[in-house]
Amino acid sequence: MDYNFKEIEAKWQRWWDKQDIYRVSEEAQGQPFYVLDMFPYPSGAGLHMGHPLGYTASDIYARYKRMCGFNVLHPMGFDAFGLPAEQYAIQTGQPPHLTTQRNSDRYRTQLRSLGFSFDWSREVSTADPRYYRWTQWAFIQMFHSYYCRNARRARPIAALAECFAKNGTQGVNAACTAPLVFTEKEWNAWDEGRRQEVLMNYRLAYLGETMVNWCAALGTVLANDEVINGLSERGGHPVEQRKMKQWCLRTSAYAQRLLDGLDEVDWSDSLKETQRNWIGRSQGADVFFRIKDTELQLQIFTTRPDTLFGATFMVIAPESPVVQHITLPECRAAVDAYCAQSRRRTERERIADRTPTGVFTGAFALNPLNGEAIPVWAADYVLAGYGSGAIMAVPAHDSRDYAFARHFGLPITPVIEGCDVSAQSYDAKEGIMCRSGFLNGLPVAEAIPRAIEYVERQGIGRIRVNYRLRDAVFSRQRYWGEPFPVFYKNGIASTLPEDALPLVLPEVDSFAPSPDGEPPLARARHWAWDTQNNKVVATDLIDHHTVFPLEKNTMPGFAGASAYYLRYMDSRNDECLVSAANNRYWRRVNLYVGGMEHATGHLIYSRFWNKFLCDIGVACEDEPYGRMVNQGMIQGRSSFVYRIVDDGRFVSAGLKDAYLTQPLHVDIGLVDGDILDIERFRAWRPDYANAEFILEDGKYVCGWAIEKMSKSMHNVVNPTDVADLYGADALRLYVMFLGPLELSKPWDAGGIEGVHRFLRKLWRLFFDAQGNFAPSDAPLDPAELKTLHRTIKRVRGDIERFSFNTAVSAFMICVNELSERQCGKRAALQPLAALLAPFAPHIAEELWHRLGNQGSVCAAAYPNFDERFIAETSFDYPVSFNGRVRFKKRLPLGISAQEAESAVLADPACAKAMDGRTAKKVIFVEGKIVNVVV
Ligand code: ANZ
Repeated sequence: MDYNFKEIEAKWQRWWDKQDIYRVSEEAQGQPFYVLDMFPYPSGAGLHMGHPLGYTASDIYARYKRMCGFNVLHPMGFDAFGLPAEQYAIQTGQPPHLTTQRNSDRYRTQLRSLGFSFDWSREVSTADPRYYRWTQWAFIQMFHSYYCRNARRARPIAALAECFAKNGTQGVNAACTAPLVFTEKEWNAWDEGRRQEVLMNYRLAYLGETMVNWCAALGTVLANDEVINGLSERGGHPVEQRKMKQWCLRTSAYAQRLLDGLDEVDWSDSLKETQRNWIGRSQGADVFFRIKDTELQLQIFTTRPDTLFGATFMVIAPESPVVQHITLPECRAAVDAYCAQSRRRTERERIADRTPTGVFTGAFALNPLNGEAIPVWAADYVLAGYGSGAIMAVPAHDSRDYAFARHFGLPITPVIEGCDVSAQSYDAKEGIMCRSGFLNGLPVAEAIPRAIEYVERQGIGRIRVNYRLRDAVFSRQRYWGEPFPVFYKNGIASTLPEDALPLVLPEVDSFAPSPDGEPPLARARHWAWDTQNNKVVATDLIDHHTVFPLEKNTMPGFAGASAYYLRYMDSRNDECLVSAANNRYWRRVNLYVGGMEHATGHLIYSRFWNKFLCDIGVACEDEPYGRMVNQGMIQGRSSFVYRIVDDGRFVSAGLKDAYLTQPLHVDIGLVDGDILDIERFRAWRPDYANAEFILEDGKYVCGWAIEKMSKSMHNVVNPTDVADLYGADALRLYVMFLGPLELSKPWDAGGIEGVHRFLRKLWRLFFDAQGNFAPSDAPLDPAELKTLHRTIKRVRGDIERFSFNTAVSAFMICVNELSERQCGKRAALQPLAALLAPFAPHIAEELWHRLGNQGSVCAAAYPNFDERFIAETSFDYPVSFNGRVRFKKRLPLGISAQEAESAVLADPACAKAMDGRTAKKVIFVEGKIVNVVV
């Protein structure tokens, strides 16, 4: 009988469904174990190959743990808010909730067809009001909290207001946007508006001024990756930096805890390192420089206070308001022009660009240690949002200052003995200080603390730990996101009562920004909050007494993913985000599988979010994810077209160098052998309908690259298409077999045949020559026992190590060995079926049932090995004559020297090697060698 995977897979998927075999309950037996996948964004293109890679790995582990007796939670859901659905809605007018629903349904069907053991009864969708109600709820809690640095945790903002009323800012040590000092008298005299403004400075969810990428033509703020070379990806419109009021989360308050928490989780070193760099802790000092002939103080942050005597100029970020205060009239025109120019550059561009630019303000600062007057410049290599947005430049010991000094002809004064700064700066933090007054003769490592101590004592500076981690900008001028549960009472932000949640997205006539550039929610006819009746009402009713306008921004993509892992623990609970009982039962994710690309986004935000929930008693663990495994990317081959920046035409790849172009991804379905199907391209998107082309030999040739396989790169290969041809089991095994899980690898359909052949070979082991299912009851011989137990041992070890490619090859070796011996014995085949079940559950289930087992193989015990059967029982001894090896002789281990000697001498090969001579002596080294002296 043939291996008919189509029938088998459909049959068992139906049966698993009917038996509800993957449903988990907190009441079940076994120690809880939580395996989580990063949930997908349900894009219009359906699953791509990257999905089954991670999901198969976690599924194998989840199934394995379950077979080892654990009560395994393995849920799935949808990260359903996001830009693509919104863009599609803008283009087609189809409401995003409908397209998202349709895409999610398709994803669910596809995921089921690949045989994953998800408990779908716990499915969540971030765009479902029953879910996002808890995202809004968490936001409200953050709004009403501040971070107390003394207690190292969040506390109610009401408690802070009480402190202010009693003692002003005295004794308060709270994370804030700008340090404030005021007395209780001042606080008590302020009106409600002023007090609210002050509290906003401390809230964990706050309205703050931030720099954004503003695209006037599209009427919206763009994310960094939607901006390419200063132009919008969509449409190629100019993008500029603009200050805007936005909701922010005070993630920076948790920087140290985010850092400390990394020590207690089981993540790869590279992931931890990425997070550490992102958080970017650096210890140094704030130092104050007086501006000559004024009362102004310039505050700088430095990690090298030991180099204070080597500061030869100062640099301020162009956005800093200080620039305006100190610039002399004769320099103003040049300074204004420079500041305007740098506003057009994103921070990323400023960091990447190494050509020095800057302008002299005309002002001088006084070095607090030696009174020397040094010029103050504005330059955009100093960033406004880091440290204090101003530096002392020490060109001898900092490479960027060095480049700047060289470019503008500023002095370079080394303060470390013997270093050569004629061609480059000496940046190493080692050497002996010179030209530095009281620091002279000290090594750098001692000079740093000495300098800090000195400036603290003199009152001209203080020790400071700085983090690069910024607060998260939490507003988007979009439709398809969680609405903020916020209304504005006379300009003051207030939150909705918790029991009024969810605040459901309103209907709008179009998903584009409003004609006057406001976010899409400004189009909603019903988007005002009636505080008397606690409900949403028409905007016409706004009276500023009882009915107020609601917030028009929505939350960003990462909001919904921040606490989803908690919600799965109790996803149908409408009373709270997660009950204390369920939370204490599952505690946290034991194994989290997902892509490394979330290292600085989701994995920072959700850890922050979780720490906050832990502070307010909702989550019982401070760290949400215990062990983390990052699968590599499955790459695809992408195709590009090149749009000419000046006129919007598309130029063929071979001719593109003559123009300034913007490369744009094009769907690989529209390209055949790098040649673009021009008509289908025009039909692909409305903005390409009238596209014009510059052709090469009458054709448009596309460029290509190997990159991440993703919908946004338009290079997706659909896994269910592959599963249709070879089966889900073959696909599962093949994606594991492609190589080590952590490595990225291009998709190559070529090898799946081999895996499919392996499954057929396995299948045949269970059948006799006539095609009857006929495993025998004969006992296994030692060689068969060894094959079986060695395979069990390897596979178990490989699963624990997440080395699935080697596990698959162990299965292949095993099936080859059993096939060679024609071992159709139940005693080997039954454990083999169970062993394979986590990897290829359908064929395993079929064979398991054919073997006469009643329950599911998913609930069977995972096979164990017995070391005794694996232990080697014999050894191939090299037999040498007068030191020359002539042949090998297999002898049982543990044999005596005498037995070995007679066995060797009795071998016909021995007679040949002796060639008529007689053995004088036989030397036997157990487990190593036999040497015959003739
Ligand atoms: C003087 C100095 C001398 C510095 C020296 C370095 C080497 P990390 O480690 O990243 O925290 N800096 C401070 N604020 C800055 C800003 N807003 N934009 C750009 N650069 C800024 O780096 C801290 C160092 O980066 C600080 O120490 C400062 O330059 C610079 F031999 O001060 B240093």
